[in-house]
Amino acid sequence: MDDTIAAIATAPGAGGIAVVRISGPQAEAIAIHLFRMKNGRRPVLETHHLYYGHILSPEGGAIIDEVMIALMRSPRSYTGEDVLEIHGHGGYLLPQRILEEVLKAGARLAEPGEFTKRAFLNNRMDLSQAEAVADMIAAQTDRGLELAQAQYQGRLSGSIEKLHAELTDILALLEAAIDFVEDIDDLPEDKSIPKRLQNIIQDLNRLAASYREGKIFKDGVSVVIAGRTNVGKSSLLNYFLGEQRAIVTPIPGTTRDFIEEPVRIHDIVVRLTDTAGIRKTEETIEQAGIDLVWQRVAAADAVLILLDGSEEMMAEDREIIEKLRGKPLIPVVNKADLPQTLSEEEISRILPGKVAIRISAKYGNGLEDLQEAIYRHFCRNRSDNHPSTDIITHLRHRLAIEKAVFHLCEATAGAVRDVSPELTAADLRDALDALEEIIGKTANDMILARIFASFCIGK
Ligand SMILES: Nc1nc2c(ncn2[C@@H]2O[C@H](COP(=O)(O)OP(=O)(O)OP(=O)(O)O)[C@@H](O)[C@H]2O)c(=O)[nH]1
Ligand SMILES: [Mg+2]
Repeated sequence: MDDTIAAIATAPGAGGIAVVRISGPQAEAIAIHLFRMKNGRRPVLETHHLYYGHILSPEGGAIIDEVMIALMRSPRSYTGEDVLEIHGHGGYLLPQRILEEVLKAGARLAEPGEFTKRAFLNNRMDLSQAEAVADMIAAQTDRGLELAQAQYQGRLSGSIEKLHAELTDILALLEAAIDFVEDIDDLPEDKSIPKRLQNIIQDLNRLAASYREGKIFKDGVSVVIAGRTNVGKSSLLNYFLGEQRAIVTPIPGTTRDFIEEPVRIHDIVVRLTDTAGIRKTEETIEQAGIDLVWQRVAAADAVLILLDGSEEMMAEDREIIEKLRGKPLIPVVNKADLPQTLSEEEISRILPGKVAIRISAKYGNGLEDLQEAIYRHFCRNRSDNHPSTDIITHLRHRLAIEKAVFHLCEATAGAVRDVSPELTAADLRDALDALEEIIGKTANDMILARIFASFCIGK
């Protein structure tokens, strides 16, 4: 970490301004090397002040861009190191030109997430907070953003640290018992240890269970529209999007490739996929499209099985439903604007316990009910009734919590069976290690590399 890193921190392309960010010991020297005030002088930089001037090419002195710069001296900066920000005009080339000069002046191009990684390594934030930085950037719904912000502000770290402190306390008691074995029965708290461990396990289990919902809010869900040809799959996708995204015709077999588009239902992002109509076909292209349907279905979180209400249930419908057994299914009956032939009984005979939602993808009837059904399929309650932000959104956190629970269960079983306190203490130490993984106290380089690799450059 003794080198200086640089990257364009703003999104590439046309834009009002672009920011080149530099972090490390050479940040100030780079500013003095490249930046000149309006009057042509070198700046005398005070920390956390903005200076107006130009970035000049050191060879020849040509103006590269008109900029504002700010130096934020260590430790009061994002990374904890000296940070220089150069705010120039946005665009395709200008920020790149500034970055090139910065690199020539001695910085090296930052890796994805390297600024945040340095912030973590310099104790500006813990690992769960660093992960939340990427989540805030990626968030696409209010709820996703709310969860990311809560985690960034240390909500999860706080919960974990509280449990960690309680465990450390119990461990201290045990260790005292180990040190003065003959007094063990005199320790009044000792009898309360199993109960206290139980409480911690309960809290951890609740957190681990929240991942199911947290993942949905953070990553969204994928829902595939499947059915035989001509039932209105593409019309349904178009209605959801409010545009003619997919080709709709009365000719069966219109859609070939699948089309995936994100739609927002309340506070979750649903990646909705329109697929080729499933039927027996001799045609190579159509068959390739149908093969893709089954691939998409396999990876989907749920499938909307679309039926045509104006026609009888067909053998094809039945075959498709049979092949979908075991997948989370939401039955939908389309063309409700036409006289209906397909009865509820027929649907519940083949899909016992399911109530189909009747819609008209052409005119929009019933679409709100369908949205609610999709939402309820994934989240039992609307978030207004459920304002808790004690929800985890990362698999890594869930796995660490489960590991901690495993060791705590071992410890509880040991405490009940009166095994030697040394063994129980070892289990507690393993549980503490697992909790520390979440906030990054015990994370190794490989884990860090994997986490930060998913960040964007410049963050
Ligand atoms: N009356 C009525 N017609 C509809 C409705 N939804 C779709 N259609 C018509 O049904 C025909 C097929 O619609 P598509 O959306 O192309 O059907 P699809 O399931 O995507 O068909 P393939 O891509 O061939 O599998 C078109 O003529 C649509 O206008 C509806 O709700 N009511
Ligand atoms: Mg279609």
